[in-house]
Amino acid sequence: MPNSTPEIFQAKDYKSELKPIWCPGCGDFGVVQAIYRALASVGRSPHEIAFVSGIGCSSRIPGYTTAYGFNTVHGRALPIAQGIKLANPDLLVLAAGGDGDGFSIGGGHVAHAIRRNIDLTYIVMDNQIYGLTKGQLSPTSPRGLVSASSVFGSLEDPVNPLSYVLGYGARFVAQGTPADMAGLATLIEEGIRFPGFAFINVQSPCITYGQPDAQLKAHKSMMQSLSALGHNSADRLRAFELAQSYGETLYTGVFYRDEHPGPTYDQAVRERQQTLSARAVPRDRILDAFIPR
Ligand SMILES: Cc1ncc(C[n+]2csc(CCOP(=O)(O)OP(=O)(O)O)c2C)c(N)n1
Ligand code: SF4
Repeated sequence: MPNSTPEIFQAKDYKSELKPIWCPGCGDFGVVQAIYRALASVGRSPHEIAFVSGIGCSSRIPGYTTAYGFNTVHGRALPIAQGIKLANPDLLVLAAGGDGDGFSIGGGHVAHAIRRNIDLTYIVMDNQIYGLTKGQLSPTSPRGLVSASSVFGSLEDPVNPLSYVLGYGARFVAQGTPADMAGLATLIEEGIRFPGFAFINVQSPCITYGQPDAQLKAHKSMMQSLSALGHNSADRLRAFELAQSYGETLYTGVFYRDEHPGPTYDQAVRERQQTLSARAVPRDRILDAFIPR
């Protein structure tokens, strides 16, 4: 038998030659670094990874990796990522985008990916603003925010992404910040290794249009580790309670991890296909099912 030594990958192996065009100081630089590290720890070859995003500054992220990337349509990362996972369940599938991409135009898709428990990792770079289109209100913008589209201050309460996904039954929910790069890389790795849909909210500051108190320097003094707090990530109700502090306390770590997540949608679909292919109808007889008897 040939001697097949498994290939060892390093963070640099996931870095593409494209130079990011994010503003200097954008939090997304730290997020992509954390992704390189997480992928190196997981150790899958770049050609076995599909990285799907929507539209926005943050959605440029797949292009900065050596994975197969698809920068899709605004808000549509999740449907496309799910389709890819169903077509080829052996791929490691990552989806990513901004808070606008995920919780306004794409908000409807989040619930369905969660309830299917499809095995992919969804990373939202939450900067509480629309960055690419130059600073309009986003669904996670705080009430009162003065922005390009709310010159007298926003009159709306923000969406809380953490309780949103917990409410729909997400089985893995975490939050991180590039201010703690090592911690963020570990969370992304845990999300990838989780057998099912994993959601990671990353507080990733927009240095150009974001609030001064939401920048990396501020994160360093604000963040509180859930594990240092003694949080038991199997306790879903406590996770809900802690999630209520979104916008006030920057908790980092795993809010909730289902210890018995059950079958994933991609596994269930594959099993169904196998069962049905055993009683497959020849192609030229498929329409016979519609002949009235
Ligand atoms: C269907 C559609 N509607 C609107 C837009 C314009 N648009 C592009 S990105 C974006 C929002 C970007 O904000 P976010 O998703 O939070 O990402 P960020 O740029 O902050 O990383 C909008 C409204 C678009 N490209 N397509
Ligand atoms: S506009 Fe904001 S989100 Fe976009 S690249 Fe610049 S700092 Fe990052």
